[in-house]
Amino acid sequence: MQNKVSRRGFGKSLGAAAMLSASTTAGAASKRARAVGTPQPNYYQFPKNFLWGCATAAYQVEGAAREDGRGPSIWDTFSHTPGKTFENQTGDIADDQYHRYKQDVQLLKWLGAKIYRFSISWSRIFPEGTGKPNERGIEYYQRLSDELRANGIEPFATLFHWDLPQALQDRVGGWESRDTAKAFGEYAGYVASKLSDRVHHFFTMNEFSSFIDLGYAEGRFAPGLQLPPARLNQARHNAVLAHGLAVQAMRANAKAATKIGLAENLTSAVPVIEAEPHIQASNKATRFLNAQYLTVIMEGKYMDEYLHAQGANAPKFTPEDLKIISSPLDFLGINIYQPTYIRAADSPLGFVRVKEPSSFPHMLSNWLFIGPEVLYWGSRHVAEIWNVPEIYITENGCSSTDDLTPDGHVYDTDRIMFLRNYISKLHRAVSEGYPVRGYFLWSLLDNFEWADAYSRRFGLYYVDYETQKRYPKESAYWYRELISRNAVV
Ligand code: PNW
Repeated sequence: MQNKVSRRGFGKSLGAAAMLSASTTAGAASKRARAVGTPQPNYYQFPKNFLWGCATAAYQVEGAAREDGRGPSIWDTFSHTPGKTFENQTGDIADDQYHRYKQDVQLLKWLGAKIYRFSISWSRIFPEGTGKPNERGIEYYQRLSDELRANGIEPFATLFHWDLPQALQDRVGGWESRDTAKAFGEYAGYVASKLSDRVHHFFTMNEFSSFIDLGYAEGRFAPGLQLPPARLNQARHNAVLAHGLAVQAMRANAKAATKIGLAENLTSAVPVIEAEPHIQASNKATRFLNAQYLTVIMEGKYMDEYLHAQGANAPKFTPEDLKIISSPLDFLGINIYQPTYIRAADSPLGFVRVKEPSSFPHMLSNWLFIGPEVLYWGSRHVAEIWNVPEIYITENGCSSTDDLTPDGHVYDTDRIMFLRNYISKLHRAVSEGYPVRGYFLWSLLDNFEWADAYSRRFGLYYVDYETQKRYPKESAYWYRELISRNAVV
């Protein structure tokens, strides 16, 4: 048996040797010849001004849920409702970043991060959703931003990462009401007036589909509703309207140099084979599958195909709404995790979605299918379809079991594998000239993963929730090396 195997191997290597000598002879004649194994200086090297950083969100990391005048949000209510989150865990304490932000800024600094994306808790600023602002709330974000800047890290702030003030849910039905959109505009204008002297980049919303579809249709996220289609589409419309009102209010209240965008987890279409007509099909799919959010924001018009498909359930809106929704942006943030495979089809829409076979690999979170090329296609699609001048990858990362060894280390080679492959495809996008300016890894540290609560870890730093001690995982050392070399390692 062993003999057989080695003989087969022997034959193979003979063949390879013959090929090698043939190509060496040909190569010697060519000026382009180079020795096997010569490192290529530009291999996976990023442009000099490319920005590397990390992202988090208020309810997932801050804790201090009842401090300094913060009002409750729908996530406080939801996580305190039995049966809604893993083991009924809540964000009451989370990573306690509200008290430990100085330490966390040092964690960023150690990595060499140049940018940090955090979100602002609306109910810290307006405990009742509207009305009188709570100064102690905004002061926290001023302190955090100052601390980041003092350490050479540029703050990027998200205004809404799902923690709607409970008061607005109770009073007007949250995103079911235009009043919530108006209230969001007022909140955004206020934040811009208080923070734009030190924060120069803002995102209005994070992931429309997550807080609307998971919160108001599936009920897996706060506020846990399952609305019928017409009411759901109206909630979607109110959310994009809120984004537009916020852009306008911020333009009116922020310092002149302020840049405004949003962070959207668009459905990222990937052609199943990189060839026409699948590439064309994935372009069409990108517009259609994002019709209710990103497409209307970028194009100022709901696609006819979308309105037609929704029929009597289509949202009600005015031409003025569409103008507000499509207020010009300075950049676009895209959160990229799993691919959506698309193939060309002889159908009215011109594409079909190819569902993952049950053997398709995913990370610990079972929705997180592994498709590194989605980072390339996401960037290319938004640049080509909507002419976006500046793109940030506002989230990318993965969960892992992250077993802590007795000596306090986590060898998360699965996360490193994931990131290395994804960022290599980002490199392809950048080297083909798509205008990606920076990358925020999700996440700086383990945190409250929504309905999965503390059962899913996404951090570069392991958090011991008993002691609040942070441990750099192997991936933190890896990311630090990547940042210092500005290249995939
Ligand atoms: C994003 N899915 O959420 C969020 O912006 C983060 O707050 C979150 O922690 C991170 O990704 C990791 O999950 C998502 O079910 C939540 O497809 C769920 C899904 C996608 C993104």
